[in-house]
Amino acid sequence: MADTFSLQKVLEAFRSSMSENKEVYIKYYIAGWQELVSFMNSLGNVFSFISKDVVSKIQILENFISGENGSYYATIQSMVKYELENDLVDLIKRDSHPESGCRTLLRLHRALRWLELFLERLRTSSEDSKTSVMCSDAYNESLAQHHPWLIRKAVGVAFCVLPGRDTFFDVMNAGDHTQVVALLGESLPLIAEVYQITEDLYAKNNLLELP
Ligand code: 1Q0
Repeated sequence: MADTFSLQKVLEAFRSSMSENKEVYIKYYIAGWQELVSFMNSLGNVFSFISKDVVSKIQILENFISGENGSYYATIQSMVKYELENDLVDLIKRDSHPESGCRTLLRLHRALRWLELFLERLRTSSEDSKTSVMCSDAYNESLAQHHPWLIRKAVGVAFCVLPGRDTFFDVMNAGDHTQVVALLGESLPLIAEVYQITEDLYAKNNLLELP
């Protein structure tokens, strides 16, 4: 990313990801993630094992979008339908389709819940709140349930070197603290809605535990 990270850009991407009839465009969904990756990269090397994983998942989805069946990967809804109808998803254990669009997006989807919980904590935090505590509380409530012990440990180490609350507010490039809090208040319902639409779709199709 040549230009700097801003919360506004993340927000724009997720806003654009929602179609009029509440489908979610994968292209913009991953653009939102791309923006978050650029922010994570600016935090230093401790976070590179996290951003590498996100980047590889973005790449998998991009390959589907630009591949010969790309039109089926326009929205999460069309992807789910296409992959299920054509037996392209490993449902029980990773086998002949270890990197389906459905299981790949599910990983980002779970992480989006973490983001929502973390940003909500940040929004309502006070000056002496610790980002490491906000991050790990949000993590324990969401993603941690899907991660093995070793990853949980590594993530715990990364949380210890997180910048403080002021730095977080500054890097969001959204003005002073009051303005950031306002923007967060505006963005969170949007992120929550994208999350919920995906969650309902995955639940309806029994895809929430894809290996
Ligand atoms: C800013 C601090 C970032 C803190 C990140 C918290 C969660 C971290 C968890 C990451 C674990 C990554 C290691 C790899 C895990 C994979 O095994 C796992 C499963 O995939 P698979 O293929 O093995 O089945 N992958 C995942 O679970 C995906 C994890 C994605 C983590 C996404 C973290 C998103 C962070 C975004 C930047 C936060 C910006 C917040 C503030 C924005 C406004 C300034």
